[in-house]
Amino acid sequence: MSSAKIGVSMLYRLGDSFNRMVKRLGTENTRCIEILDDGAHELSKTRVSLLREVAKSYDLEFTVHAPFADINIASPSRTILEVALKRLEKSLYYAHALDAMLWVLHPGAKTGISQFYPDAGWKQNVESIEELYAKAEHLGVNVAIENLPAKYWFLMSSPEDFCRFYRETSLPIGIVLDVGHAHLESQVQPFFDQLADKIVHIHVSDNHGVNDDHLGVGYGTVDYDWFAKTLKKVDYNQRIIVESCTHVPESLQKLMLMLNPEQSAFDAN
Ligand SMILES: [Mn+2]
Repeated sequence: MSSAKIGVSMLYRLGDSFNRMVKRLGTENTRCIEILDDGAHELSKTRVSLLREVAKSYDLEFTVHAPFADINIASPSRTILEVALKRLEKSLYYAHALDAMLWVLHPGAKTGISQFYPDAGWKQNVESIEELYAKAEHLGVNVAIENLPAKYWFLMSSPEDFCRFYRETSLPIGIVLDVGHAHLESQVQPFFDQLADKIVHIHVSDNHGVNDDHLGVGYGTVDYDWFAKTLKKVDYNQRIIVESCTHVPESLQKLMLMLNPEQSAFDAN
């Protein structure tokens, strides 16, 4: 039996209004909820108070996904970077106010002019993470960085990128392993082989190895049997968040059965 906690990201409800999403939080079949601080669900003081009340009623615990629309922490433009970091700091503050267990951060990405400034983007990515980490530490918020596909120009995609990051900084920052993203580059197994001890949070969804489709678990080509076996092998005991946009309750149920076959979905909470 695995002691990992299985939760769900509100990504799939991003098309709903914030209030509608909040009203349904008690019906997600898990106590473990990831709030996406972006789009229609962008956090505010009032929204944080509302979420805190709902968390009390349903005994929920939150993780917060940092905003990522139009945000690039490796931006070559000082002006744009400052705005992005300000927005991220606001999100960190709300994660703190929500007593969130973790704040999930996307790494920076290359831009259309990166080829002229080799390594400047990587350097800025590391500096921005260091800056945000210091702010998070001050607030007492845990931060971890998610692997994002290189095909979408992101700078931290493979275990090698994360190893380089760890060589260049001394930050004790963990990895959010996004299984769908890693699958696009056949990196799921390499992440577990090389960095299992750094993985502090997991996003799951499925795809066919081509596009980041965020399909339900079992609807693409990710080998979830191997995944479940590996989690048991490495004794993973932290959160696994379903980040599918379709078949969400079914994905949650499948994972619960894979990891705790002798328990019912509700007991597994
Ligand atoms: Mn993800």
